[in-house]
Amino acid sequence: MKNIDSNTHVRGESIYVDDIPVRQGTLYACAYDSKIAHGTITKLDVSAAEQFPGVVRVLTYKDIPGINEIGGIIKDEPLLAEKEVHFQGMPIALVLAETDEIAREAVHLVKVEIEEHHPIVDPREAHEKGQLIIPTRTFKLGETENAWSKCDHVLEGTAETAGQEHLYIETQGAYAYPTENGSIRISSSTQGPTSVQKTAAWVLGVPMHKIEVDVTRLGGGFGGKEDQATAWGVFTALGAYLTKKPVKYVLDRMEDMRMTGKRNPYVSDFKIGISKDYKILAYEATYFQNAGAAADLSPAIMERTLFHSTNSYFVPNVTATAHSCRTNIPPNTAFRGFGGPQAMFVIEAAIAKAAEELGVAPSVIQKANLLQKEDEFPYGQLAGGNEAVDSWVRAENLYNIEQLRKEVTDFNSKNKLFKKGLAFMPICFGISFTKTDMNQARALVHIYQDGSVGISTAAVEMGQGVNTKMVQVAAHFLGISPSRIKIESTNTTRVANTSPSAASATADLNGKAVSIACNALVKRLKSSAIKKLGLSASCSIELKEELVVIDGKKSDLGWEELVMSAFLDRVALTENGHYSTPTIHFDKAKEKGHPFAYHVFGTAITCVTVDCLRGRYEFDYVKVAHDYGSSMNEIVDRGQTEGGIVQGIGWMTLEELMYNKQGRLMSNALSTYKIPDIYSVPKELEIDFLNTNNSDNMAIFKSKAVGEPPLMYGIGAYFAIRDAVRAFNPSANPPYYAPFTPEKVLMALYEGQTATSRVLKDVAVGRK
Ligand code: LUZ
Ligand code: MOS
Repeated sequence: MKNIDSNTHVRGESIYVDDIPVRQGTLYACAYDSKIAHGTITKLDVSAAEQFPGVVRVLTYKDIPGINEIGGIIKDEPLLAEKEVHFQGMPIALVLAETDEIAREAVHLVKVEIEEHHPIVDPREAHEKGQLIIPTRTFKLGETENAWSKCDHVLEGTAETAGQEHLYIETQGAYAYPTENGSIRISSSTQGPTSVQKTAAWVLGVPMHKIEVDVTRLGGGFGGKEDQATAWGVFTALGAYLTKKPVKYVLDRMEDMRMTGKRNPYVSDFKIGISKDYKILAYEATYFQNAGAAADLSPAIMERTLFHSTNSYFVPNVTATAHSCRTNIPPNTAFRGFGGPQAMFVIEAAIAKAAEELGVAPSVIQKANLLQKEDEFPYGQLAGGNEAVDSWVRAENLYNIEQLRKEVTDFNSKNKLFKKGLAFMPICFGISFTKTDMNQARALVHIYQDGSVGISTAAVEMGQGVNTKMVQVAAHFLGISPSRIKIESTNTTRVANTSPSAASATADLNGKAVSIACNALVKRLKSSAIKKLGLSASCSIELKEELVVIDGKKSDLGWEELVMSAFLDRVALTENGHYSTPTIHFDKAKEKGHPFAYHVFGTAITCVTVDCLRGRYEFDYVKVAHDYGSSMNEIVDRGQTEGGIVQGIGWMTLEELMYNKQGRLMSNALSTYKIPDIYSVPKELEIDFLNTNNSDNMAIFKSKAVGEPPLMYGIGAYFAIRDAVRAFNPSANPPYYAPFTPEKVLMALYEGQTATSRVLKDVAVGRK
């Protein structure tokens, strides 16, 4: 089934926040944000801005009727700065004006004086100074201390990954208007409608029932709107509450890049111990997470880093320690993978380092340590299946690895100035919110008297195709055509207390809720059919292809007639389905449990060609065997996989977020922050659907979650480039730092004099 939004997307008719028809009297908001990363506000004067023609009001923290707080996990983040500023981009005042242009102009008239303090940008410095968001956590399996002496090789190193800008095409924004009795309705571009509702309620000092949050769809989220859509939603609610006018605020691209948090950068230390037959006997990692100026989701992200410290490998002795470090950059947040990719890069770096030391390809070590069914993760859960090995073997066989290797070797022996590199990237990603209580969802299903169906769930459509999957689920269980089914906006008055659409779990959780509601309705409709047709209650009855089927035979009773007669019999044609993931639990005191419903596995083979004169590179292919369980929608799932891979490659190669020592974002526009385009995606993207068994109880239609896992295949890009660089310059040992930009590749290619002089000599004599 095709994505149900494809027609309106292609015609430009899909509705986003900025497309909502504007109501009369709408005001436009714009925040004045701090130009200083760390300091004390000594003067705040908004009078000139307030007197600017067209400005209606300028708000500061003093105008907040409730609590000046937007922190989700920890209440450590004011909506508007009071005495201190903690990052460049921190909102200090909010201008409300008659037009967007006036609001943005008047912002410059806000006068703020700040006494500057030393800003911290580096997470290690924050750690040394005791600036931690939460206490340090450690996951342990076996005893690393005793294991080192048993290893034939022990290697240590550091690895570092920069942040990543979400770059959703639709920037952050919201539109709010007052309804009766001090209530507010907010249209928000958020992954978490309940977060916006809850936070707006406490900022306004009203009960949650006064706030209604509605989401039609997002032009991309990628985690950037799991928590960080909240501030903008709350700003519009605050403005609407205080002025009794509709208030709209949609950020422009540079405001969004400057003021919002991104993927957490990490700096990490590792130590790996290997036996002579390439078994990883011990692994130690210490992660310094750059959380930014407030907790946001960083504590949960740090937890997922620990869960994924060993990627898809079994290591009998593990000590993984994570520090969440408070720095003076915008609070970092969820980003596809949620701390998992950062951890996986570190163990892949450790394996690469060991392989380079031992003179083998990293894949030799990778393959020798893949998880098997009974293997235990450092957090106590078992792998539960052999998909790590199966996907690896499948990729090797399907894509003929010997042939691929030969092509690379042949090419490299024939070419001096271009070199190819190859890398394997196996992945393992745990599905469920790591916070057990978040793994719940609800669906409200109405069958209207004409037989059409309207469904509300907690799922937010952000381009990932979740609404399409919800239609599939309902059509299947009701036995009707998808054309009868409409997915309504996500709205907190129809589906309450929602978890954000995140953690790759949205289709699972909400699909299960839809199936539960539909099954309850079907049960009632079957009773109606039995009554109407005068059947015995013991006959077997099904709803299939819009007909009542009795003992395997189609009857004349169709869906519309059945629905109408049930309605006339006063049968309830509305149902609320509730699902919560069974089995899962986690004990934080012991750091052990069974946090995930299941794991997603897969293996990617990446090949790159590096231009050794310029440092540029092109990806020849990424060939994947991906574990989809039993995919419920191959078109949607392929789209997610391709998008994830390209986004992961971008993180590893081009996208360099740079903050200077003053905490100022230097790559603050699309001229300095490069994301993958049509020229930088792999020339070939081959994806094999490894159909595996998944529990029906844990995933909708046994279809495994697909949102985040494929991003981590992108990590192979770094190691493929590294392989090519070393084919050109065997003594190159560039830092394990991503992104591996062309500049950094060029430096690695010419590390040490030998290589430089050799190439220059070759070039001089005109050899290729
Ligand atoms: N969000 C969250 C997530 O709140 N908890 C999670 O475990 C998670 N995992 C992945 C992506 N977002
Ligand atoms: Mo996400 S990183 O699943 O919002």
